[in-house]
Amino acid sequence: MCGIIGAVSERNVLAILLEGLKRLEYRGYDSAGVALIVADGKIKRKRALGKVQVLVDKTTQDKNLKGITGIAHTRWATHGEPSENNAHPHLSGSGKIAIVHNGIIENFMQLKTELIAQGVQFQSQTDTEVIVHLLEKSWDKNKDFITNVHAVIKKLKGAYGLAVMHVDFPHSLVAVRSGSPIVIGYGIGENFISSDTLSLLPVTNRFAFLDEGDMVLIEQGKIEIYDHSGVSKQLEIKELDQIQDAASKGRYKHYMQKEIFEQPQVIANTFSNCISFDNEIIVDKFGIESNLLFSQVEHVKIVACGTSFHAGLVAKYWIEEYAKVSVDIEIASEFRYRNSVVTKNSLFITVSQSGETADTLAALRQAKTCGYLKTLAICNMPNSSMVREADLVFMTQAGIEMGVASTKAFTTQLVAFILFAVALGKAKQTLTKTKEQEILKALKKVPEIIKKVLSLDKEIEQLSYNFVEKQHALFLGRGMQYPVALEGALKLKEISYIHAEAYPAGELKHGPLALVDKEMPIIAVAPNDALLEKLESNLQEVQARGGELYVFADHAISQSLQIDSKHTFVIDSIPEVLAPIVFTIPLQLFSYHVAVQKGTDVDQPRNLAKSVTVE
Ligand code: HGA
Repeated sequence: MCGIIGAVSERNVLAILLEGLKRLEYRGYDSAGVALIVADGKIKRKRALGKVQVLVDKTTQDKNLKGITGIAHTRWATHGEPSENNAHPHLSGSGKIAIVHNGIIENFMQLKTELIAQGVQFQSQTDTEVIVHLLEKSWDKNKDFITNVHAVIKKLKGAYGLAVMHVDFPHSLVAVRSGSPIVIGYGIGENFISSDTLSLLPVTNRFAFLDEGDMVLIEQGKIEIYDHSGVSKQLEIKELDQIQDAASKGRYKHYMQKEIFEQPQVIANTFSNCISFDNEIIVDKFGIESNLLFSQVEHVKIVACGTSFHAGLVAKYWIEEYAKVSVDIEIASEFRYRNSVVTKNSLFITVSQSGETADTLAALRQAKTCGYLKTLAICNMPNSSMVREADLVFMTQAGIEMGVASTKAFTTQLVAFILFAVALGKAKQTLTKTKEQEILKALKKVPEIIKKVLSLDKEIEQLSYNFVEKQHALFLGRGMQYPVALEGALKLKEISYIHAEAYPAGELKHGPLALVDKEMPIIAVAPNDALLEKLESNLQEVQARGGELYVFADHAISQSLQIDSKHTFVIDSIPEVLAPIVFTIPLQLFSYHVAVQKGTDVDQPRNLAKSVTVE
């Protein structure tokens, strides 16, 4: 959350910074700002409340806003309301220093009180502003740019990705990473720092990723990197091959829509190099010697947040079924703040699209110190902190996901988990070869089945018209469709702002049935599985109380369903094991169309941001 970017060049960097901010907007979009060292050697700043486009419009009106060194920020407020005044960059009292910050300074109140006692006047309500005043205060003692930044960050507690600019060093920037990611972009006659690589793709494909505690000084033709104790170090420069530029929506209206339709391809990309020619799992795709490691695993602990947590809930069914290994799953922000018991020979799995989710990353770091056998990260972003810090890694191949509401990242996480369940079952010899081949053959058919589900798009769009005025909705599923229902409800909440809850259908009569009346739409997922009859009874109970039923049903049972649904959508038959992947798709389309009908900001829903890099 919050995106920062900085550039030092031979040319005017304003356009580079603004384009970068647009690409960083998925991280936060309540306000934005830019600061440049302009012709007279002073810092000039523009800030705006709202989306980056508002800032772009504002900057085009100022012909003097040009400079070869600059920093910029797109904000997701943590401290202080979204407002122009609280937008970054923040300036020191003299106006000589500017900073942008991603993260939270936990001891800002104490620092602020001390600074106010020394006569400093604050201009914003942010935690960030203390940093720039501390830098100015310590400047008399440390005139060297990097030494001064180093001295100040020692006083900070919390998380920060920082970029600092000083008028006395008009061709330099300093950036620091502690808890929030920073990448260095290597250009020709120009260099950059940013929160991610996507923002810099228009100007370079050569990157280095700062480690925790690292600082970097960038100039037009020079980059110096230091570790947390100030010792000079080198980092490997990686050339990224971004086949397609995710920042384009192509023929789609929204990123979310594009990403829903990309699922057949990215799902295939995720499993294709993990299955051998004769339909066997390639266990080593989880890491060298994972076969040996997996054979020792007696328990799996999964820790994640949001949509990734739902993927973990489905995984529990698969892992216990095929590998006969017990699984428990927990929300990262809960796990990290309690004393949990580590079961002997447990594998610790974290799941995150970005690999930077603050709570999940902290949980991973904690797990590494408390006796787990090994850690495995299921992640979509190569070079992310999680990928670099986990012992084993499985990369989903979703490509960059821009829509804040996760779609393709979720279904590729499900693919990762079914592959993991098969690999674990194989290593532990709990899965027969026949069953392994049956699952993998079925998995190979999933992309084609999803294509057919996507062809229900228009039909689902029609359904969405009924939901525009609704305030609430209930989602029902049983067994491994219960997490699918949870994910469906989360999507609807995120982008349509309709209150939605999901229940295992058998749980209704223990309370939620009281909510059902003729105003309450109920969306049920009904695959052809062992729990179908039970689900049908639950739907009868809903119907008897006047609830408005909408059912997504497997083709094989859609005709025989004994319920009077307002609408039944028929989904191609799919083996029970893979139904969670396929049944997720219509629920995504449904939320998408409801949001479009309601006119919400589908890709950037209010109050949210994609990469949750703060606690
Ligand atoms: N705490 C700072 C930065 C916010 C941030 O990084 N959000 O993800 C602020 O509130 O401005």
